Amino acid sequence: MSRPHRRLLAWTVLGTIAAAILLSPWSAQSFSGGLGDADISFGGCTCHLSGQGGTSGGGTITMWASDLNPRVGEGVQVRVNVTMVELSGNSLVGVFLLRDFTGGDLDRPSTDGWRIEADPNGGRNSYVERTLPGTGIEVSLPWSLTAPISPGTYRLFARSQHGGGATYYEDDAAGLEFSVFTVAPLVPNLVGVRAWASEDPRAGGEVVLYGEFFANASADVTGFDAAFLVDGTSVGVLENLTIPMQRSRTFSLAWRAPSEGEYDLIVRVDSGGAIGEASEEDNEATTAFTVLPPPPRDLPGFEVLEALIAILAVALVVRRRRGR
Ligand SMILES: [Ca+2]
Ligand SMILES: [Ca+2]
Repeated sequence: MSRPHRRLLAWTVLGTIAAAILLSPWSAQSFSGGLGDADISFGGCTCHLSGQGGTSGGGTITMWASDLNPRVGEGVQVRVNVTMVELSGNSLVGVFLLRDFTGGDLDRPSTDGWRIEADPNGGRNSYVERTLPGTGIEVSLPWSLTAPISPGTYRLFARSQHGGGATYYEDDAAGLEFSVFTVAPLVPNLVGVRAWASEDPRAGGEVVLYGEFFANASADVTGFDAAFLVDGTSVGVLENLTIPMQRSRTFSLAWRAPSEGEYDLIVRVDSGGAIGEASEEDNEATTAFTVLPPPPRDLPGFEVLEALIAILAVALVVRRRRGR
C-alpha cells in the first residue's frame, strides 16, 4: 500500500470513529475496526429490546438454547444466529451475550452466575466478533455455558452491532428466559401396588402369596423386609430385599392352606422399619382369596389294580393247595 493510500485509510478510520462518537449514544463500542473479543458489557445503551427471536432494522438475530430448564450448574448451549441485510466494508459483526440492558459490568451473564466455558471463537468472552460472508447469509454463534448454581429465573439476551461510522449502524437484540431448577434427592418411598394368591388353591395344598411394590426413589432401595400376613397372622417374612429406583418388584412366599374358606392377605413391606420413607402409610398390598375344599381322593390306578389281582391270584393258588 502506498503512503497516500495509507494516510487516506488512517483518516477514514479516524473519521469513521469520530462520526460514530458524535452520532451514536453507544458509539464508544461501535467498531469500524472492531473491538476485539472481550468479556465486556454493552455499556449502558437504553435501546429497546425487539423481543424473543426478534428482528429490528434490516437484520435478524435469533437465539436458541439447548435447554430452557437446566438444573443448577448444568451445561447449556446457547446459539445466536445473525443475518445482516447490510454490512460495512469490513463485514465485521459484533455480538454481545447479556443478562439485561442496564449496562456497565452488571449486564454481563456472569453477574447472574452463568459461566462461559467457550465462546463462538474458542475463547471465554461475552462479546465476540465475526466477519460475515455476506448480506443475507446467516452465521451461527454458539456459546457453551454453565447454568448458575442458584435456582431461579434468568434471562440471556444477544445483541448484535456492526458497521460504525456515519453511514450505517444497526442494533438488533433477542432474548431467552431460563428456569434453572435444583433437584433435591428424593426421599425414598416404597408403595404397595397389589397382592394376590395363586389360582384355585385347595385346603392342604400349597398357595403362593404375592405382593408387588414400587420404589419411588432416586437410588435403589435395599435392606428391607416384606411380611406376609394371612388373617392378621404372620406366615413368613422375606429379609434383605431390594427394589431398583423407579421400578416395581414382586415378592412371593409359599404357604400351606390349612382348610377351605375365605382368607385376607396383607403383604407389608419394610415392616421392620429399616427405611425412612416419604410415607409409611402406603406400605401394604392387600387382597382376599378363597381356598377350595381338598381335592377328591384319586381312584385306584392300574398299579393298585395289578397288585390286587396278583394278591387274589396268590390267594387262589394257596386255597387250592390247602384244599388238596
Ligand atoms: Ca411407603
Ligand atoms: Ca419405612
